[in-house]
Amino acid sequence: MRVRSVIPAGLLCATGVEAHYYWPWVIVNGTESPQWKYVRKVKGGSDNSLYALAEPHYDIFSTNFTCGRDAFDAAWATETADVVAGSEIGFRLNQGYEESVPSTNYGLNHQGPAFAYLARAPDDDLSTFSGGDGDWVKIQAILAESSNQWILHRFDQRILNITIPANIPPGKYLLRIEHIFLLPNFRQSQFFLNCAHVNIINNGKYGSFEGYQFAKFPGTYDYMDPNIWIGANMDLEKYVGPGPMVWEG
Ligand SMILES: *[C@@H]1O[C@H](CO)[C@@H](O)[C@H](O)[C@H]1NC(C)=O
Ligand SMILES: *[C@@H]1O[C@H](CO)[C@@H](O)[C@H](O)[C@H]1NC(C)=O
Ligand SMILES: *[C@@H]1O[C@H](CO)[C@@H](O)[C@H](O)[C@H]1NC(C)=O
Ligand SMILES: [Cu+2]
Repeated sequence: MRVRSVIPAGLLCATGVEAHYYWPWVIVNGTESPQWKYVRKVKGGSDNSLYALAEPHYDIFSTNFTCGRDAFDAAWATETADVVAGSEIGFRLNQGYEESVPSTNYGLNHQGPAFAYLARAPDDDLSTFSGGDGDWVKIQAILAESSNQWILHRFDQRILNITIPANIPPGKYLLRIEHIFLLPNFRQSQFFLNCAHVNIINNGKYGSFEGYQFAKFPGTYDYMDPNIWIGANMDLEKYVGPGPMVWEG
C-alpha cells in the first residue's frame, strides 16, 4: 500500500507486501519452536497466501484485533508453552516466507513501538477463550530511545523479547504481542499482532490487580487517542502508547 508523499522518508511504508510481518515463532528457554506451535494461526486479509498473513490490521474495533484474523479458530490446535514467571519469551517475525528462507533475509521493516499483554483464560481453559472478553494486563512497552528514534528501528530487530513479570499469578494466559507502525492519517496506522498460549509457572509471590485498569481487545484503543497516530516532529520520548499503564504488580 502506498502512503502519502508528505510522510517523512523514514516513515514510508515500503511498497510491496514483503514489508509486512506476523509473529508465528516463539523462543522459550532459548529454544525456538516451529511456526504456530504456540501461536494461534491466523488467516490472510485478502487470501490465504503466506503474504496475506502479513497484511497489517487497521481496524482496531474488529474482533480480529484481539489475536489476529480468525485466530480463535486455531485455539484448539495451539499448544501451550510452559514459561517461568520472570523469564523471557521471544517472538520472531515472518514476512510471508517459507520456513526454509534464512531469517536474516527478512526483518522488522517498520519502526515503531511494541506492547505485550496477558489475559488469563477463565478456568485456565485456553481452548474456549477468544480473548475478546478477556482482561488484558499490559506487561511491557517498548518505546523510544531518543526524541526522534524508536527502540525498534532496525531491520535486524526481528525478535521481540518479552519478560513475563516475576510477580504474575500462575495460570494459562494468552500473550498478545503488538507492534505498531504509526502513520499520520485516520485508520492508516498498521498493527502487527499475534497471540501465544502460555502456562505461567510461578512459585513466588504474586502481585495484585486491584485498581488496575485492564484493556479490552477490541474496546480500549480508540482512533481519537493521539497514541494511535504519529504527528509531524513528534517528540517520541513523550509517547506512552495506547491502553493502560504497564502493570507493576
Ligand atoms: C476477520 O478476518 C477474516 C479473515 O481475513 C475475515 O474473513 C473476517 O471477515 C474478519 N472479521 C472481521 C470482523 O473483520
Ligand atoms: C522452560 O523451562 C522451565 C523450567 O525449567 C520448564 O518447566 C518449561 O517446561 C520449559 N518450557 C519449554 C517450552 O520448554
Ligand atoms: C532479543 O534477544 C535475542 C537473543 O538474545 C537478540 O538476538 C535480539 O536482538 C533481541 N531483540 C531485540 C529487539 O533486541
Ligand atoms: Cu506497512
